[in-house]
Amino acid sequence: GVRPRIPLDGFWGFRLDPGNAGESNGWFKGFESSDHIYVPASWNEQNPDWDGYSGVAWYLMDFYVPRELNGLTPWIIFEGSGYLSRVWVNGVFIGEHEGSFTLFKFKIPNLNYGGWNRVVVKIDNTLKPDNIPPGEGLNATYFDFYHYGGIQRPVWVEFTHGCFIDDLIIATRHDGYLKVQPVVNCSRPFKLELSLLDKSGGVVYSRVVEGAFEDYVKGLEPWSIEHPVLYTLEARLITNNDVEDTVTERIGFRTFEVKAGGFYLNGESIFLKGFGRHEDYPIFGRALPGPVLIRDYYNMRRINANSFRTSHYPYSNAHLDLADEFGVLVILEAPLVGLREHHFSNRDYLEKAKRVISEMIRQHRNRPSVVMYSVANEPNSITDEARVFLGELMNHVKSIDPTRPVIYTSFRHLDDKALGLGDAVALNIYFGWYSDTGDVETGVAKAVKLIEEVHSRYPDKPIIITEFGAEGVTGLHHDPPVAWSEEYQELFLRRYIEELSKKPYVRGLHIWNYADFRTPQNPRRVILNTKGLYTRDRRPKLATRTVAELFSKLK
Ligand code: ADA
Repeated sequence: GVRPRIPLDGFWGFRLDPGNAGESNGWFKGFESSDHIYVPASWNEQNPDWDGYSGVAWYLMDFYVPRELNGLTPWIIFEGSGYLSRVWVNGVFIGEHEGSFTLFKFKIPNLNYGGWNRVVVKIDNTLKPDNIPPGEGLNATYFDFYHYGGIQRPVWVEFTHGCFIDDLIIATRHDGYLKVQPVVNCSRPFKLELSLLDKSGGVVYSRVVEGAFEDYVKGLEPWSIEHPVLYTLEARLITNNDVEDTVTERIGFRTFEVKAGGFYLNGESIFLKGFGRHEDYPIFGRALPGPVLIRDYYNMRRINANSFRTSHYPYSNAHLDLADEFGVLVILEAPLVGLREHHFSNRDYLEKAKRVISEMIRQHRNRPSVVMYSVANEPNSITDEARVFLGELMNHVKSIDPTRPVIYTSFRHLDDKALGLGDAVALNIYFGWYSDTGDVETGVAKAVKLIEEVHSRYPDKPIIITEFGAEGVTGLHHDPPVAWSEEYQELFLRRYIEELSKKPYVRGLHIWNYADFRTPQNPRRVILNTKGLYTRDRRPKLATRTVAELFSKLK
């Protein structure tokens, strides 16, 4: 009943293919003069020659499969690779996936047992205006973060028996409500034995089912920020008295609601304080190594943050596993950043956007930490067409997962035609940085005026400031505090937090950004966007102590 796994993380063969000639030259069977590369990680900073490369590249790995596994069904699973990934095993094409940030898998029809197998992956991360996110040329993108490429998350081969559990869709509430919808791939009669295990492995609930059910489990501890209690739901698939498959899902019992103009966790009003973030680290690129993730969560705890947004794409399983464990609330954002007029009028693009949202929700919906979705960051939503487009995306989310609130983040503010569509109003605000640069008091006054007006238009909706921030170049000091100095960043964040938190309808403040991150080359950027409260390698800037103190006072 267990699924054997062969991890494919490690050193792979690699070759750039700027002319996109590899496929016609048969590289999917293998290729000569291969370079070395590590998976999972972006390719860019592993070799200075690949740093600015955006285009086609090939990956190759040979792996051994023991003969004992013959008779099972093999799958190759990529947690995230892209942008476009085409996969061959032993020279046979087995599938293609578009998008860098969601898990995908293909059945392997031709595996050699008791011998070697070769997987070849062709990646094309050329930026195109109808990609998600859209782009055009490496340095003229629609978004302000580096366009890394490669196999950036773990890869493995997994084996199932003939019948298997394809998915478990789980919903919980803090009063012990449990709903499970199993998706089982089996043409024979079957039943499912479900057990809920606590941390010590004790069975606190069990049940045998053939399909979906809901129930109340007694005596559970809810999942909360202070006590993020996790349980394991074990599902065993039984056919003819044999256990054919076993899967586990880690869950928590919690309720998150938007009501009465506020955010509520387990029935209690909560203020969301934290960050917009990025997955970005020297050399690793998009793949945050385990120790860095651990450090990030301890830093967030130290600074009294309770939440973050996965700006501007869904993060890795490891990243969000830790949110479940640390009790951090997550706004899970789809990679739809930088949408413009030509996207809103394009039905194919809408369908593609829905697909990526479906994949994102399927992968992360059972996490207690994920409390809200964001369908897009800063769409140019000043037309009726944009309003319809965003409305369709939000309806799509609700049709898949009616249990969670949904937002998008707005930079068009009062000109925004879709502002009231979300469960909360989310604003990205930079007065005092991009306008009134260096004049924080004018900036804050404009921000206050804006949220007063937004509140008067949407009095029932809580407001979350999903971005506000100023650049702070580490070690650049100035008295008086002028733009780009660490002192100005400290002043900017302090004044924004002090003034905006006075408004009772502001129920969330997310600083842009947790850490400095790499951007396209740009006259406004010093390789990095330096709005991080920490440097790219996680050293604190001047503002960290101020933020820790102000966040500790926000309840
Ligand atoms: C935008 C955008 C972010 C960020 C920010 C900035 O608001 O949403 O991606 O980079 O600008 O720093 O300019």
